[in-house]
Formats: sequence, C-alpha cells, structure tokens
Amino acid sequence: MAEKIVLNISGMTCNHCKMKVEKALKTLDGVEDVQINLDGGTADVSFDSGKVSADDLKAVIGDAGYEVK
Ligand SMILES: [Cu+2]
Repeated sequence: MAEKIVLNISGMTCNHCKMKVEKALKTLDGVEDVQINLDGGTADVSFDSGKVSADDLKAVIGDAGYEVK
C-alpha cells in the first residue's frame, strides 16, 4: 500500500548531506519518491508499505550517518 511519511532528520547541513540521504533512501526497494527539505531538516518519503517499513527508512538513514528524530 502506498504511504507517505515525513521524517525529521538531524545532521543534514549541506547539499551533499541531502544527496547522501536521498541516495540511501532510494536504494530501498519500495521507496517511490523522496523530497528533502534541507532548511527544515525533513524528508518526505512516498513508499510501498508492502515492501518496506518506516523503520527500514529510519535504519538506512542511520546507516548513512544521520539521525531521525
Ligand atoms: Cu553536508
């Protein structure tokens, strides 16, 4: 089922961070769209909850070196 979540991420300071988080999320099967707002420190993620869970999204961001609040 298609779902949308807004994640609050700490530690993103520049465009490089933005790209890194975006790329990490897109490696997951089931992630359909990622929109990152660097100023607000948020990521809007559209995903298929039948393939990937919100916890998976948070884990992959953690692995990339950023913290989901
Ligand atoms: Cu950066």
